[in-house]
Amino acid sequence: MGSSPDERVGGAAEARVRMSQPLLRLLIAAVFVALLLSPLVLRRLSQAEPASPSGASEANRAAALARYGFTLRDVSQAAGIRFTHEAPTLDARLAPIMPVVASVGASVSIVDFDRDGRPDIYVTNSSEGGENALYHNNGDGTFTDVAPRLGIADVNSPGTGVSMGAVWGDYDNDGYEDLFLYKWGRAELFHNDGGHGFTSVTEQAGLPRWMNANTAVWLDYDGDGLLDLFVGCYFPADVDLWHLNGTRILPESFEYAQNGGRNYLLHNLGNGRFEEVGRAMGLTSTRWTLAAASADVNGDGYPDLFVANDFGISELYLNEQGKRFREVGRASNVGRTPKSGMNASFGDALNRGQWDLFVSNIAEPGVLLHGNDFWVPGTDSATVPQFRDMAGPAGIELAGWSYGTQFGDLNNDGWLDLYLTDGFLSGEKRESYWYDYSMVAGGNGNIIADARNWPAVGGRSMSGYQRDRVWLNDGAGRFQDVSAAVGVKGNYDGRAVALADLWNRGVLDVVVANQHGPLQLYRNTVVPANHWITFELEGARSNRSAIGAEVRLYWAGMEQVQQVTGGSGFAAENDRRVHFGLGRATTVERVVIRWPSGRVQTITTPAIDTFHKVREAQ
Ligand SMILES: [Ca+2]
Ligand SMILES: [Ca+2]
Ligand SMILES: [Ca+2]
Ligand SMILES: [Ca+2]
Repeated sequence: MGSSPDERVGGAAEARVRMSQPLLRLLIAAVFVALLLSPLVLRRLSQAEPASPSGASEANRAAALARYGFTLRDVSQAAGIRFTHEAPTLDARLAPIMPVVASVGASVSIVDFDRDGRPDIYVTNSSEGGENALYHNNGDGTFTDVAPRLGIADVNSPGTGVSMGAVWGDYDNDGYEDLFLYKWGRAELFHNDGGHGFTSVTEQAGLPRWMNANTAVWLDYDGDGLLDLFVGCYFPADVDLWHLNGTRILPESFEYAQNGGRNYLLHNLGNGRFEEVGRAMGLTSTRWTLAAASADVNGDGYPDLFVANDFGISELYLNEQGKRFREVGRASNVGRTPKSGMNASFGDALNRGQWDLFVSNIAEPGVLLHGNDFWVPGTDSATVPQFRDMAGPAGIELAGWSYGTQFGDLNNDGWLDLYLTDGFLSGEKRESYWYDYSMVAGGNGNIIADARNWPAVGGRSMSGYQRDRVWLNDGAGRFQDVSAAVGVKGNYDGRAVALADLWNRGVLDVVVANQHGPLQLYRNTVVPANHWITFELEGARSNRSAIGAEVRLYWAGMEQVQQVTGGSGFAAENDRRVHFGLGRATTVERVVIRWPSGRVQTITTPAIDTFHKVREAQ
């Protein structure tokens, strides 16, 4: 085994592709017989990861600050945030495997909904009748849930489905961020009425009546200054998970399933209405989509789209001048190996001025190694960008059952770090569902797709009790997990993470949404020696949210590109403002903003350690 973990996983996946089904089943059976005979492996299966220290002592904290440049402190309680996500309860016929099917819905989105200059936090609940929360940032360290008063709490009433996530974007360019709430059920669009309340405009907008959606991204794909909306779905739209017609609702394969929900592209017509153009624009696949993200990967000025799918290959859609999307997953390499994609985030992690891409997957030692993907594009100017998976060499390939992940410079040293949530199902610590799950995986499509064939989960765990990873970028292409040292606590089943400068201090704080678990708010402390600069963009000719704007910073002989996004990672949206760490550098040479309209604006020697509000010229 002299190969790197990267090559090992890739090789195994390639081999699986070539294998015939009977041989595959035989091999899986053999692997599990071997597992059963191995007390060592069994012990490993049944043991959860060791718990992280209940709280680093102040001495340890000071040491971590000196060594890594930052520490995180869970301040949820002090901030007045007491939110526990409730998982969905679906049709009774799914009861035996409910914990596995109803395993998503915890999400977190950052928005300054009232334009008071302080980022607020919106989180979803996923039980019928459960309430979502909008935590207004009081600016003094505390937050107040204003969702009930403003009309966006009671959004999970029986018969309408339950929340899976939310993205904010100013679809009518009135200066206030509006809310698109996606559900397993009836998605809702809420107009933000000047920060004082919300009005459902779902009917007028003409949204599809029922989607089993797990991701949405605002983007202006045709560059007309009006934000459009991509929505990615998991189950097909004709499945009502509370009133099933039958139990054949699950993926037909663990590797090549194409019986999932279709995806949507909702074109903003500018009169409050949206037109569904997905199929006409080339979005025709029916894989099991869990996450999506947008960036202009080929630099032609039009935002492209990456779609991460569970039970299959990922997709990359190049936007051909707003007229059509061309799928180039295979040609670009990101859509070659079937895995279980559950996150999509873009970031310039290597300071090359290009978009790298992080996709989470599943790794369970001894059972399944769908390693994470860290896709890095080549430097040549091929018409289709050529990505290479560098997760192995970067040390970020294996992180358990990985979910939402974000890029952000957590210690302001000038290099983007990664915060990754993980853990699938934390039940009985010594009982694992993995063996039964894998036996189902070895069956044929008819067996897999029918929920009746899945053994009951009972109270068992499956890749449970895993600690979030905080991967610090060393600036030389490798990442180090410092999560325990910097103060990350708890082994919850993490789903979504969002980064935001919650107290306008020039540092990125962290908010984590856990499935069937508490919302965690980490306040970041960064060494003052590291400098920063932040840009808050407002479009004029472009969409007012400036979603899709690229901000390219040149300093200390380096270049880093960031962008304003309308959704990133699994079920999450970060602070709309663009934050750069600068390390010890005390000057920035210039910043080049490419607005979605195509206009390019250069600001030379902008002041550091401050926020810059930049409005696009008319
Ligand atoms: Ca606010
Ligand atoms: Ca608006
Ligand atoms: Ca548009
Ligand atoms: Ca960093």
